[in-house]
Amino acid sequence: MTDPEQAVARTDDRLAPDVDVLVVGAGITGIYQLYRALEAGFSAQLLEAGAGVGGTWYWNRYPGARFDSESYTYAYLFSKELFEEWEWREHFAGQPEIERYLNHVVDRFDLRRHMRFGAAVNSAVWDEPSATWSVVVDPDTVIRARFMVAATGNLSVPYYPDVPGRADFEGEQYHTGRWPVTPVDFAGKRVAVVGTGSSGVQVVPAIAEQVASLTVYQRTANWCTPLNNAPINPDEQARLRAEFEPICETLQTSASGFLHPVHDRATFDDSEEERRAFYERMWNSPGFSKLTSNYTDLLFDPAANAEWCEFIVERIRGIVEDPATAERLIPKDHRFGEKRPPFVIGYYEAFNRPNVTLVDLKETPIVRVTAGGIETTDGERPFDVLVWATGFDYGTGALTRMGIRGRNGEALEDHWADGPATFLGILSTGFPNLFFPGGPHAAAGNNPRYNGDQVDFIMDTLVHLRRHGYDSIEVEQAAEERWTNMIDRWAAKPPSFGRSSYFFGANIPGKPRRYLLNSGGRPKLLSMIAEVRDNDYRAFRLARTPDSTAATA
Ligand code: N01
Repeated sequence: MTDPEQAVARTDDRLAPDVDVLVVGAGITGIYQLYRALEAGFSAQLLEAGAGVGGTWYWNRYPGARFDSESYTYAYLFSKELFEEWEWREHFAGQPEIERYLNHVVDRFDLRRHMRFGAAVNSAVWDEPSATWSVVVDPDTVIRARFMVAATGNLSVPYYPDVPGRADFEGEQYHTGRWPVTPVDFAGKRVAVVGTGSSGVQVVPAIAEQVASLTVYQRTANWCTPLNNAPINPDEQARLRAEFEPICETLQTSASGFLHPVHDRATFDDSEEERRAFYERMWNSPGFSKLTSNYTDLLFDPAANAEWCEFIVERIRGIVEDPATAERLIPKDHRFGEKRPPFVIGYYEAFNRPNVTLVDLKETPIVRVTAGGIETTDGERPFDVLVWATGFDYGTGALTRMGIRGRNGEALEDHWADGPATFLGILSTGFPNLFFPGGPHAAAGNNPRYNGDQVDFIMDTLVHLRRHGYDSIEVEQAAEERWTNMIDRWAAKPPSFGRSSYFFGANIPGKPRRYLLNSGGRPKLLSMIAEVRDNDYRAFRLARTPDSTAATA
């Protein structure tokens, strides 16, 4: 085994790897991957472009950023002691608490000495004779790794819309996905927020009180429902600790990766009165349970969906005092669940403040950004600060920008020119020894749960290779095609996220319209993983490379 501390310094061209497992990205998945690789006795190193731990929870430190999965369901489950000793303050933790937790995990398990920050990967080339990846971190540092695990995340490349004049703006401008570590001072400033996805609707109420004026530029209204956050009281803390095993059991086996109980009734099984009472309970329920615990036909029966939407419409009209603003905030072009629904704290209420204005870009589109503000078709508004809450190049964005070159020098971005082709959302043909948990074709509910499934599979696979003396693994094309075809086929069936959503890459001009999540869901991922194991890894070509030194742990 190699000493990972020496790995970074070595730039020689020897065929033996500097490190067995090179992890890219210090987000939730990358940290877990590093922990598991070290635990299994591999040498491992983690590279992170940012200056600290957290991945998406490092970069998205905008005001109002918080979980909308329950904190304890998003947290790690690999250590009972960790679960018991970390007391989440809120059911849905805010970004500062999340960042503190992740730093605690890194230090508690002594992972930081295996991490290198400010280390963006700009080239990763497969070297056939040695069966290693040559990974260039900066012009002078090449790391030769037996296996590379790109835990680079789905939501890590911010998208700035191509609005004329954006560079001409003379005030401050920020993207929610690249928020500065030094807090932004909004006090008394004229602020614009562009975008009303999950990020935009979190920022708006969080800064509305501080700013002189806040103008929200909305292109598409979203079905926002309350997050219903609360502090975790001492009784709940005790119950969480006492119920670690059943919580794990539920989270590790449920399709969604949440604790929410699944409802057993369809909408029209209930009377009108019962339905209203049920919708009331849903409205007051925590976070995603409006999707996961709602009527069983919510996403399948248009009449069922319409009735729940009508309930939300009533609520919007009841909260927002200005009827014209309320109408603009009501989605017209998609049903609940066809886009990823945001869960909010005081979003609709913010529009009752005299300093908050909504601009509907369908009525008055943006013409340009000027030196002093934003011009729409009805004129220019002056601003001191622009906040771009305009999303990400989802799924493939980070992986196709890393300079990944596989067998015969093939570029990953070329292999995926028509959209991603993967097996299990973990590997791709022509790119041996490269794994990308949490990337395209992965998402299937509560992120850390299925990303964790993927990391667990990667670790079982690496241990299998080591046990049998193999040093390279590549997925057979037939297996990649089977998984990718399943993703595309199932994505076409209802309930499907809308084709206009970023889940199909539709928010990025020129990006192929292919489904980027796991449409088969977590059960499909787990059943395919079981099948691979039962078939003794026959979905893969496993090889010994005579010139190289296999991982020797
Ligand atoms: O990004 P988005 P996000 N002119 O793509 C608008 C996760 N997340 O960062 O809908 C004007 O959803 C765009 O308009 P439209 C979560 O998975 C979780 O908000 O394309 N507007 C839309 O309103 C989420 O789904 C949390 O018409 C433009 C917005 O920008 C994912 O991250 C919190 C525009 C982009 O919305 C992404 O959310 C935050 C243009 N040219 C995020 N281009 C939690 O709570 C785009 N828009 C855990």
